[in-house]
Amino acid sequence: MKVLAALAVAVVLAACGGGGSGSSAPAGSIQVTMTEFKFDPSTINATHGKVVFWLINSGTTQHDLAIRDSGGTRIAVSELLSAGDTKEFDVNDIAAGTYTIFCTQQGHESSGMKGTLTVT
Ligand SMILES: [Cu+2]
Repeated sequence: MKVLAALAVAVVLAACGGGGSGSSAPAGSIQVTMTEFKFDPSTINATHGKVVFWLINSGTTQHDLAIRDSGGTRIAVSELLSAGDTKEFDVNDIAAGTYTIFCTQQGHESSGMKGTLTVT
């Protein structure tokens, strides 16, 4: 429910014509806000197949969102977002399972910039 509420806010904000690059949250996307040093939400649920994230860097430094499986293999990583950036991050064909999301920038994960992605 938290994700849906965040998504609704994103749609409203987009409708107001804010955000650069003429971009707006794609339908069905999962919005994740990045700051120092956390993802909000840090616990995400998704359905297997294609997953679309809508990343918002509300922090003051660069962040990205990477996904690794339970075996420690990195399966996807987003583009690097500068402070204030918003980007779509598509992950094609993710299988059901439990994954860790984390920021690849030096020291960020160990500072708490990580979370759990559960795909069913
Ligand atoms: Cu980071």
